[in-house]
Amino acid sequence: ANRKAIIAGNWKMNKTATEAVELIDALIPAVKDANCEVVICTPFTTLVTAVEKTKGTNIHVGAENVHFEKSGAFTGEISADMLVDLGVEYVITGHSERRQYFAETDETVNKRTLAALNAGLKVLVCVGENLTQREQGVTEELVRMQTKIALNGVTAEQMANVVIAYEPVWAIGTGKTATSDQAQEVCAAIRKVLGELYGEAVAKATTIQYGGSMNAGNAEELLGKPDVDGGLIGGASLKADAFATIVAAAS
Ligand code: 3PY
Repeated sequence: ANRKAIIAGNWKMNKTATEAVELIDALIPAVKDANCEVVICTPFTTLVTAVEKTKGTNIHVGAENVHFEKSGAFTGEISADMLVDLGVEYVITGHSERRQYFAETDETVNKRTLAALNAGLKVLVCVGENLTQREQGVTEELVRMQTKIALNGVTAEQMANVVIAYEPVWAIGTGKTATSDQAQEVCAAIRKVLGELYGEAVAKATTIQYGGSMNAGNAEELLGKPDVDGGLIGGASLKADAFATIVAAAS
């Protein structure tokens, strides 16, 4: 495919800004020859350090969440403009941990996605079913619905700044990975819904990642599938050598 492969680390609530320096120093040489886009999504407190340290390198920096209002009385929240001002390029919206532990809904994921795009950020929009939903046989319907609601109001032009990350909830932080066939099946279903919403050209051009315990050992197999264009990497993104191996597999 002529799509851009993107490997993005999702550091979650790991690494102080001080600790991040060591990891970024190790990552810079380890991924410098990548043939894919390399992104690290870090805690808010590490973003300044990450942007500074990665200047002039091929590593792009993202946040892990963003609020949908521009400013105001939202204690503890961070706006898209605040991220842009720091030099942050990407943001994750709708990660299942946000949906599960912080009461985010398809509607707020949509609002965050729109706010981020309107501010000029590139957005990694996460969708995915939980174990019950998979067992009930509604994975495809569920993921189609999440995708449609998350993208409600997003224009075809803005889709150039949208990446969809398919993350089966049952494979997140559990060490369980979807098989490459399961990943391919759902990523293809997502591409189909993008085609229905925006037409074939946009569907073909949009990067769709797999996430959920992707690691140095299984990345090549997963990334070998035709509709899996990259990865959103949890635990393995905290180790420079493991992350670099995944980046190399996407090259
Ligand atoms: C994981 O791999 O655990 C993730 O949630 C990546 O976002």
